[in-house]
Amino acid sequence: MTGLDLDACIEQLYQKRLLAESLLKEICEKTKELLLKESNVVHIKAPVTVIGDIHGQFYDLLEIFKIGGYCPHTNYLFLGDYVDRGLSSVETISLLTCLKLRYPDRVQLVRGNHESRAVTQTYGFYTECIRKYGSASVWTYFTNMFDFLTLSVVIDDSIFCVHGGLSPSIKFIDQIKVLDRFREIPHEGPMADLVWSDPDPDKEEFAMSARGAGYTFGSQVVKKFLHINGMSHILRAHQLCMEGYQVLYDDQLSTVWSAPNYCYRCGNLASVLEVGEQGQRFFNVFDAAPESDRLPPPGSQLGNNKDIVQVQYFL
Ligand SMILES: [Mn+2]
Repeated sequence: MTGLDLDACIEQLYQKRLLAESLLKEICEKTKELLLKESNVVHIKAPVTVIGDIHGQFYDLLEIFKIGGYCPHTNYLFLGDYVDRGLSSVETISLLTCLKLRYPDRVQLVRGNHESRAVTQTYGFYTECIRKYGSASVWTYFTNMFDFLTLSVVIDDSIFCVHGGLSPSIKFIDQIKVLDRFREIPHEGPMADLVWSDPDPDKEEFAMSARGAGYTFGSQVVKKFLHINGMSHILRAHQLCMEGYQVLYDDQLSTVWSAPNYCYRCGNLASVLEVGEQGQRFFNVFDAAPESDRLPPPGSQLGNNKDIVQVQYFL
């Protein structure tokens, strides 16, 4: 066996050409070994460019690198939901995994609620793997690897980053560090809350979520969490923002959304968030890549219109 040529894999994926199944097996195994060593709370330093949901919109991911810079010249923090919904989940997660393996200290991948066996069987990634590789093997390699992804990142000891949001079971960030994260995302409990919860600007405390998993959390929850943990800001993804981002609670929480024209029909903008060395935050807003304007083929996994109307609240 010769060594794995990651640069060649990355070059091939930038051209949107699929990697061989045997290569993906090796890449996922090596990535699991790498992720195993990461804490449930990874500490990093600015400058870093933070990316929200991508959902298999591969051409828009290429646009992100055009706007934000290529690895390893720009440090990236991806906040999860790499797969499902879009047409190119396989290419998207293949490229991000190769970049993580090639530049482990410059690329951080956080787990989203879609990095799960259960969710990907319903929302497209499983079907796409079967269609592109003829079996579920590639889906198995990636979903086994998803169990190793970290749950959160802290930038410069002051910005707490997570896919969804806060949990009534987590008062101190140190409580995240002792969770057993190497498993499928559970239906409830602190690990589920971190990937499923959403802020509710009209509330003060925790409340039930209409998603059926996680909670909504209000201004007092955010204020207390930041104070107790000595943090200044919460940064998360998980919710479609028509302007590409949303800032809440007197600048204490931001949502970054990086899938423009979500599902190729929502008409929304997207953004990447550049966090500077002094902690300054700048949202770089962008529109869909020209290639993404193509409509999906009829009968694809994207769902019906009713599904899309509910997207803002349910996925
Ligand atoms: Mn999500």
